[in-house]
Amino acid sequence: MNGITIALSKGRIFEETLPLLAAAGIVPLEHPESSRKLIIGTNRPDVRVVIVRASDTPTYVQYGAADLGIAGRDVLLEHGGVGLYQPLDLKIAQCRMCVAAPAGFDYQAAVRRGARLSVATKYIHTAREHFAAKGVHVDLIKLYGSMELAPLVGLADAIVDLVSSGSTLKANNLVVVEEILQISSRLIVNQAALKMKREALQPLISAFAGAVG
Ligand code: PRT
Ligand code: MG
Repeated sequence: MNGITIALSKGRIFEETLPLLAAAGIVPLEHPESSRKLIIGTNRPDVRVVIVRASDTPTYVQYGAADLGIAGRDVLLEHGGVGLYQPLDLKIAQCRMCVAAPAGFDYQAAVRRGARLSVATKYIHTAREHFAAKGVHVDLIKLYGSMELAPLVGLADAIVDLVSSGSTLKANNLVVVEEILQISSRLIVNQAALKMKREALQPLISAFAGAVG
């Protein structure tokens, strides 16, 4: 494909990317919530958007199926970033990655006495590094979503998950016991595409940079 392919996930990343695309003069012709199309054209005949699962965005860009994409730092840390150039923090889709536990569980005391904790998460890699750096002994349990349920039904003592408003934790009687990382989304670019298509990609990257401020 000679033009530019941009990989985006629907939901918050698509919504918060629209103003950045607009700053680059790009307007998608359809909305992924109302259209079932996975390839969406734009007002520019040489630019298209492909709709992917958030955790798949780095993979599409790594293999060059998309020239660029937008992915959360959480997703990039799990992916590893191989083959990706990450020129910009777009400061969108912000949240915190946290350890959370039931309100009645004394996490700090358990850590102090060296207890072995079971922790459920989608973010195995980041969680492993965090607990290893703190010297906390953990058994990690991989889940693909709804981590909040795990401590409520005895699957785990704690979870590692993303928190923005905090209302999901609150609704499930969980509290943040440790903050791991501040998360925002980054622009990712295929390294080979950046060389081969620099003339087409550079103005877009610059427009994004200008829009972030
Ligand atoms: O939804 P799906 O399973 O397809 O994939 P996904 O959850 O990875 O995608 P999506 O679109 O929900 O999130 C894309 C990116 O947005 C993530 O990779 C993060 O970088 C970023 N982001 C920002 C968030 C949140 N805020 C967030 N609050 N991603 C998820 N959440 C979830 C969180 O996991 C928890 O279940 O929202 C819930 C907590 O929200 P509050 O407001 O109740 O605290
Ligand atoms: Mg989600």
